[in-house]
Amino acid sequence: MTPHARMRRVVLALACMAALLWTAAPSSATTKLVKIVKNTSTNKFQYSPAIITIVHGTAVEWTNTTKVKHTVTFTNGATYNKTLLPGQSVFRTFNVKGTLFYHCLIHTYMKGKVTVT
Ligand SMILES: [Cu+2]
Repeated sequence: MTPHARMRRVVLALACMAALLWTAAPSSATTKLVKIVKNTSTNKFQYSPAIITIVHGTAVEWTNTTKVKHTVTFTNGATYNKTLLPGQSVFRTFNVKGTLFYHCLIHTYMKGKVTVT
């Protein structure tokens, strides 16, 4: 192999690596985090933030930061009901535009809203 051909191979390999990094980067940036927390002033559990707006294709990750069990239960759109033990997380990707409501089956006052644009 001539030095010139070797150089072309190196450049090609670097270009491939750059392309991989480019495609891999946005996935982490398109995850919206929602925590399940206990509000210390009201002493009640809540989704935080409870109201979010995301672009379609975005994933939402709910994490239960409390010491008790909760659910993420959607009441419209496709059926979705996940139970989260303390410390657990769950993902859902939203590909369809619209407004969706969810709540906790255990603490029915816990409510959330996801608007997909
Ligand atoms: Cu709950």
